[in-house]
Amino acid sequence: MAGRIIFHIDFDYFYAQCEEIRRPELKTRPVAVCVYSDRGGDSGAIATANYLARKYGVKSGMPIKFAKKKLEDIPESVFLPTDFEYYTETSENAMSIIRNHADVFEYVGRDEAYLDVTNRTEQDYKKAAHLAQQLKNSLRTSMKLSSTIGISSNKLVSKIASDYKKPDGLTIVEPHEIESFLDPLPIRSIPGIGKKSEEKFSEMNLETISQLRSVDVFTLNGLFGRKIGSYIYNAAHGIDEEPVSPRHDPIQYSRIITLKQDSKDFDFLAKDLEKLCDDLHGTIVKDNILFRSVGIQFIQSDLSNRTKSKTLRNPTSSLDELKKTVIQLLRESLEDQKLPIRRLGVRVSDFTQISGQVDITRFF
Ligand code: DCP
Ligand code: CA
Ligand code: CA
Repeated sequence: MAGRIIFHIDFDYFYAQCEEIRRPELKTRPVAVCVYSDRGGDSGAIATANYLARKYGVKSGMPIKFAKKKLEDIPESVFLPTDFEYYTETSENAMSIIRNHADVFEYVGRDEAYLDVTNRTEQDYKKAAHLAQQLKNSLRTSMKLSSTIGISSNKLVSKIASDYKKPDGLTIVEPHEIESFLDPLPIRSIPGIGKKSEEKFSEMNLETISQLRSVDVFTLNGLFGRKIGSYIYNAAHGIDEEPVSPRHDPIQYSRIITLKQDSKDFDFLAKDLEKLCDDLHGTIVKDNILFRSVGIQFIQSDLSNRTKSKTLRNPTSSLDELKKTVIQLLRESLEDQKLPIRRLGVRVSDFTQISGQVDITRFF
């Protein structure tokens, strides 16, 4: 299809950046986020590291012990355990900003998404560049989150472009620039090409995408089978017809915040819950959905989780009904609440579409 404009957005050093956001003093220190295995000690792997730590050779997937060795002469370096709950919360907040900048929004994972912006940019790359800058600024001002965006006429090239200049990058590849942009890149920059395929190509003296392009599709099919072979062939030519398809974070229809202080005070909690409802309701209206289930979630001071939900008699999109139900759930929950609450969430589920405008499959 001619003339689409597609963004791929990816958050920079995501888990480590989340840690910097809540503790800005970490910004000047190498930071590595660690997934400790249950074997104890330093066994486990690095999930990610900030760019300062990367300068010393720390990488995602590396054993924690190796990373510690790399940073052994840097006393200010920091090793932190993962806090997925908090990264998810940060991701959800960022995604709800991003969605407002797209004609079609496709959630890929906690730190990335595709946006089709063809209509709102009127197929104009100048307008697209402006929109991307606005989106980056918006994430930075409201959340202090730095991100990188790749722009092109298809998902594949946009994804490669968002990986091209990081962090805080913006790379625009107009249709007539696609081949020259891809030419010098290592074959490995094609998504899905891993170490093994890279070695195979290396044995054939093929290192760059430009060299890969000289290989015909039959040879590639012979090497990789027809499906992957033709994918690689098309990728080398910068061809990808996959549309951006509406897909949400499976838990997008929820909001969660960390409270200013741990509490089990009804008035204090009710106030925050109402704010969460207002925010969530914005998305509900925008996406034109009806919900039948309403739930609240407490993360308690010992980090344990407590949820309570209620099924309504009829599907609704009413803010009043949402708030009324949430407040009722809060009242009931607090009756036997022992621990103070640290994080507070609201979610709706059990969706129905309104007047066929929303593709219902996106909820599953
Ligand atoms: N991740 C992980 N283990 C890996 C790779 C990634 O746990 N082997 C997690 C931590 C990352 C997040 O996924 O923060 C996103 O991965 P990315 O590949 O997008 O890498 P980053 O966001 O960390 O860095 P950047 O995008 O700046 O290169
Ligand atoms: Ca990232
Ligand atoms: Ca990513």
